[in-house]
Amino acid sequence: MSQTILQIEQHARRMRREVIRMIALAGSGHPASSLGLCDVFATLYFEVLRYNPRRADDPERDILVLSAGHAVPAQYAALAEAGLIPEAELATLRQFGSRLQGHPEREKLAWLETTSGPLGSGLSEAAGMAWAIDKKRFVYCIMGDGELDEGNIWEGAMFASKYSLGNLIGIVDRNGIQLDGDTENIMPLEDLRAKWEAFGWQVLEIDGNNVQSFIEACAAARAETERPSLILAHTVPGKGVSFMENDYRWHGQAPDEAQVRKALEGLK
Ligand SMILES: Cc1ncc(C[n+]2csc(CCOP(=O)(O)OP(=O)(O)O)c2C)c(N)n1
Ligand SMILES: [Mg+2]
Repeated sequence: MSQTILQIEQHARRMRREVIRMIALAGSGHPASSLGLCDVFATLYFEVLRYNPRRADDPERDILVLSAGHAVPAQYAALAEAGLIPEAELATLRQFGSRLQGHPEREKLAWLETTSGPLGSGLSEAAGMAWAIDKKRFVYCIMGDGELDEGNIWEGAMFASKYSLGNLIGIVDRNGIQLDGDTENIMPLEDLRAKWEAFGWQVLEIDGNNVQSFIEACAAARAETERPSLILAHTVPGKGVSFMENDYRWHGQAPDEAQVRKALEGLK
């Protein structure tokens, strides 16, 4: 499904509106990283991932693991935008019995590859998949930057390097915030590039809100067949909603009615 950059940007913009609406309706959720990741998710579903829209379990599909499960509203919005789930279903976010839980539940929705929410396990799961499957298939794994405080991430990083998993592509949402503060205050991560390189990964550092850059980084990652690749994607948390941008207090808080109006006005 090849689209122009402009079309992908338009998908991302519509997805941001849906993210705001669905989190407001649910009355809880995580707007900052969900908004920040809309460009990444739109680009994945409209350009990067190889999948069969008629068959979620296509054995040749690429795999997307959302390790930072709390950002899943962006993925639900992408699934709806790509026509893989009904748009009306977005309104069921976080409702009892809904397929769209506040964190991804694989057993409920076939388009999700893993169940996540507890941070830190996704990279190990993704690495295991990349190790086990045909190397022509790629496994993409999205992690939060605060999530990197979890030791298990680095165990997965070592495993991927040991087994030369060139078909594993990690994406770190480097938005600078975590639950209750800025990452560099809570647990300094820098020099993050040097850390991943020291673990044997190719590192591609980009503006994660730039569709073109992300497409190019994914291509460079796929071209590296001997090492796993890490896309260090600098994103703006709350991207597109002026009063949410770069403010950790929007990590996990739903907007009220007036805030929704203001947000949607800015996202026209
Ligand atoms: C094992 C575990 N510990 C704590 C949490 C609670 N938690 C959810 S999101 C989050 C912050 C993670 O930071 P980051 O990955 O940077 O996400 P962002 O704030 O950018 O959305 C925390 C601590 C969790 N989900 N899992
Ligand atoms: Mg973060």
